This record gives sequence, structure tokens and C-alpha cells, in this order.
Amino acid sequence: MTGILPSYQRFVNGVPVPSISRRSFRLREKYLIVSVLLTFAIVWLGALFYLPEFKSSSSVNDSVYNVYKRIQKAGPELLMPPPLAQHDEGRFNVVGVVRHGEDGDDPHVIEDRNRLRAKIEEEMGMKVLERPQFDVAPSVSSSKGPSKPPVDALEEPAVGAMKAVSQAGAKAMVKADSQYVPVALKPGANPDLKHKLETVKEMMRHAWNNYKLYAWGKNELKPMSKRAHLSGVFGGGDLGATIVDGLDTLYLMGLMDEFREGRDWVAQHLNINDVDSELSVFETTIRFVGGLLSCYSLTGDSVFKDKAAEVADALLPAFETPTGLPYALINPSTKASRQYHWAGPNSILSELGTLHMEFTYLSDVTGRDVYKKKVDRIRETLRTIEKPGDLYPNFINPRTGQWGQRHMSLGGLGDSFYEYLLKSWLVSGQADEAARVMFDTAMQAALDKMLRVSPSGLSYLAELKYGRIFEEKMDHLSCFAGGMFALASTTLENTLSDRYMDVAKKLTHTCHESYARSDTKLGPEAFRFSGAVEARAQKSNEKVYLLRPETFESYFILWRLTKDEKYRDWGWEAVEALEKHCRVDGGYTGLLNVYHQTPQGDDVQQSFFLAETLKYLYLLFSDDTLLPLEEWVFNTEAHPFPVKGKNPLYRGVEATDVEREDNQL
Ligand code: DMJ
Repeated sequence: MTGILPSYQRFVNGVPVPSISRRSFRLREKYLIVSVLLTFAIVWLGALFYLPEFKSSSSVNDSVYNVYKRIQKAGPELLMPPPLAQHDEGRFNVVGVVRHGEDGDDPHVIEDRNRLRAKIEEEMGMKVLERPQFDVAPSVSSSKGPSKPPVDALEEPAVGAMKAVSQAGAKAMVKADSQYVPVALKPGANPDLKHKLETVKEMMRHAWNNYKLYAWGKNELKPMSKRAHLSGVFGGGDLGATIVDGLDTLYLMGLMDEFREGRDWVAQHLNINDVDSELSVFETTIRFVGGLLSCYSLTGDSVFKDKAAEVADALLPAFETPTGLPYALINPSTKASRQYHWAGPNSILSELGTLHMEFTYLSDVTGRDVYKKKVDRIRETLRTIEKPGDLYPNFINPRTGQWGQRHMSLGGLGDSFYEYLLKSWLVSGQADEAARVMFDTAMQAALDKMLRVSPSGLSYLAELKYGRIFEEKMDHLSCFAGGMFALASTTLENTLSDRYMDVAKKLTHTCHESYARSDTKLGPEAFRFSGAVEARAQKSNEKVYLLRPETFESYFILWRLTKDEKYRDWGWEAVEALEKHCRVDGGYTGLLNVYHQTPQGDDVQQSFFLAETLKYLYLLFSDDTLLPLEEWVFNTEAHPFPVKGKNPLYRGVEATDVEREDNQL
């Protein structure tokens, strides 16, 4: 019977050939069968070879694994040597700077590794990348100890040596993987100081842990409602502003576990190009580019450098204006730029003038000129433009290069432009002389026209409009000026030096008074001098305290430069006030009215509280060897940058040929 099962009827020369057993295959079929068998064999062998963990489950696999091991033993010609054991990675090469796998590596291993790398690169036509050598600072007590400092250790036995190396290392090249070892106090330091440092460090932990708990990856924390704070200057994206801004403070305090989790977030999740809303060019530069560059100089971890360049690249379209002065806002996705509605067609002086340090340093560490060219152009426009009474109005139109209304201030809208003239000169190793000249000229005019003295003798910086005093008011933001004038005084001997130091002390005293005259002992957002009112806010929007750092910044700089104990005392008063009024279960909040005994919170933990406020308070109680002022310059967000030519952690590179070509475009 036929037909129950389908039979594969074949014909040879027209004659049916019924039996399948006697049937022979066509050539195409043979190929098919052979290739199926071959594929199966390759997959099976491949699995055995590449998945050696199968070795325990089969004796055949065992032997494959043994072959693999034998090949590995046959030498570095065939396989890359395994990475060093974790405990061998950090070598205490010089005190203050850690280098990886340098002296302790067997020279044969290094040579073999290089030969193998060259061979792979030649044969495969691709570049072999180094395994990232990220590690945190080593134990301070041993040259070969665990790879991070004890979390609570503030002391380092070899502080003297660290200083020596910093100085001797001024001209030395530093390897890309060198790290800064932060040390807050000499051994045997005063227990009171130690207690103060521990207190500030614990505040940082409280701020960080709550952000981590309730708003991780978002920009800021609402510490009272315990959720993310979404509005603000960072657009609508999840850019982890608190992480990026707070990282170098964690590092300097030796909070290495926290630093590591922040660093990993940056590596895996910081993607500015995903953001489809408007960011402030200025805020993104000072907090993100500045924070990342600072971490790069401290650690040598190239993740930070690469991310800083990625962020800056996203901002570049904002500079496409006839004068090169950037617009205020940019959308990284659409690349559309615009101004703030309230500023009309104008850009803001303190914003466009506070990019110089970050963009110049970024060019030096990447070898890409594009960033430096942008800020050099801004500088040139401002240097050559006519300036009313040697001062710079707060508004300028980037399309026409014309000043907007003639409002001048060392507070909001003007402040950090002047700060960056001084600091660009300092961080360049005093090479950027044009900046210093612009600074001294403008400051002479500012002191002549803006500096006022109240009836009771308090000095303050008032605001000008069309050359006249506009308001007898000083912003909290202007309180950075004490530190700025003190730095200007001690870094260059000129006809203004003595005046600068005198003004620095007087302004800082006034800012302290604005704190001392409030019920909370925290300073208002702005304070006035009119009639009987001195150093006190009058309008309700002036009575807020936003966790700002400027007054403590001046305490810190003046402490370092004068050694007058009162600055430390004032800083401690501030710590106690912050703990009493701003600390809540979920972090730290700003206050709505500093003149209330029990003020209401504003429910925002600003990212600059971690970047600046706590950092300056910590540095105020630490030894001068932690970020010495001759070797580090703080950007306006308190991110420390190494001084070029003086600090071996500057990490500048020569442009490669590719980058040189790129730079010419
Ligand atoms: C910070 O973002 C910077 O210090 C900026 O220059 C001014 N304002 C805040 C802190 O108050």
C-alpha cells in the first residue's frame, strides 16, 4: 500500500526509484548536511574553549581548559597577562600622589605586555585600550596597604613629605593615573579641630545619604518632602547635579565609598545629549564641567575628563553668535539657544565671563583648542570694548556687542566675572597677564565708586546705575569679594595691594555682621544700609537663606592668609546655626526668613551646599596643606583647579596630530 506516509518519489532517467534506503543524495544536499555538522562542531568546540568554567562538569572540557591554561603559560606572546591583584594596584610612589603599577611591576611583564599590545594592534588593526586603572587613595600609613584611606582618618603621618613633593614636583610630569591624597590634619592635631572637621564631614554624609535615598540621579533633593527637586537651572533632565557638584568634596573628606558610587553613576548615567530641555550655559559650566575637571585632576580617572568634554561640547552651539559671546540657555538635543526672557536680547556679564577657567583647562587636558578659542574670543571682546568708567555693565547684546542698561554690580549678574579675571591669572601660573590688568583696572574703579561705609562704620559694596549709587544694598552673593580681594592682595605687590587686604577684612566683617544680626545667625540674601537699618534685609525676598557659601568662602581664604582665629570662630558659629535651623531628617533646607527664631524651610537642598558650603567649612578647619592656595585655585563653584606649571596634577597634554588638525578646523 502506498500513500500512507508521503514518499519522496525520485526519478532517474524517467524510471521511478522507490526505495529511500538505496537512494543517494544530490550534491546540494550533501553540502547542506556537511555544513550543518561543521557548524555544530565549531559551536561545541568554541563553547568549551571560551567557557572554561565548564571544566568541572566534564572531563572533555577539563582537557580543553588545560590546553587553554597551557597556552596561557606559553607566554605573553599568546595571551595578555592577567591584571594585577587588587592589593598590588596602588603603589605609594610619592606622598601626596599615588601611581599605579609603576615601580613594582616586573620589567619583563611590562615588556611582554607592550610587545603583545603592538602585535595585536598591528594584526587586528585596532587599538588595545588599557584596563581603566581607577582606584581611590591608598592607606596613609603604609606604602602597600589597602587601596583606600580609612573612612574616618583625618590625619596623615607624612604631611611634611607631601608638601616637599608638591614643591619638588612643580616641573615634574605626572603620570595620568596619579591621585591626590587628601589629608586634613597633622597627627596629634588639636582634638577640638578634629571634632569640628568630623562634624562637617558628618554633615556631608547626611546631605549625601538623603539625596541618595530620595533623589538619586535627579538634580537636587527636597529635604522636607523627601523627593527630587525638579525645577531650577538644570533643565528637566536627570543630570545628577548633586552628584557631580558634590563629588570632589566627598573625595577631599575621604568619603571614598560615596565618591566611588558617584563616580560610577557619572560613568554610566551622565548623558547630557539625552536632555531635551534648556540648560544654563553658565551653571552647567561651573558645576558640571568644573566639578568633573576637578575630579579629573584629583584622580586622573579619564572618565571625568571625557564627560567634561562631552558636557562642554553640548554647550558649544550657544557660542555661535556674531561676537562669540554666548547665549544664556541651550537645549542639548535640539541645539537651540536663547536668552532669558527677563534679559531681553542680552547675555549676562557674570555668566559669559565665568567660563574662562573651565574652558581653558579643558583644552589643556584634552589637547583640543576649541574650548579655549571660545573663551579667548569672549575675553578679547570684553578687553577691547569701551567701558563706561572702567566698569562693565551687567548686560550685553551678543548680536551687536552693545552694552544693555548700565547697571553694575559685584553681586548677582556681575560677581564672578571679576572673580575670574583674577583667578584666570592665578590658575595660569600668572601667565595670563591681560586678565590681571583687567582685574586691577576694574577693581580700582569699583572701589572708588561702589565701596561705601555706613554711619556705624560697616563697609559694603553698593550697586551702580549710570555711574551713580543705585541701591544702598549688598547681596549675599557679593560676600565672596572678601576672599577675592585678599587673594589679589597677597599674589601681586602693586599700588592696590594694601587697600585690597584692608577692604577684604572689612567686607568680610560686614558679611559676618549680616549673620550676627539675624535671629538664626545665618545671613540674609541681601542686606541694606539706610537710616537706622544696617546689614539687615528689609523686603521679604531678601530675608531668605539659600544655604549659600560666599561668606564662608571669605572666612576660609582670610583664615589661610591672615591666621586670625576669628574666622574659624565665625565659621563654627555658622556650623552650629546650620545644624540648628537647616538640618532636617531628610537633609539640609534653606530658610524663608532668617529673622525668625524657628524659621520655615524652603525645602531645597542646593547642589552648591555640597560643592561649596560644606567644602569651604571643612577647609577652614583643616591644615593649610590640604589644597594649598599656591597650588590650587577654586572655580566659582569651589571646584579646585591645579595651578599650571606649579601643580603636578595639572595633567595638561600636548595636542596629538589628529587634535592639531581638529584644532585648525
Ligand atoms: C554658586 O553656584 C556659585 O558660587 C555662583 O558663582 C554664584 N551662586 C552660587 C552659590 O551661591
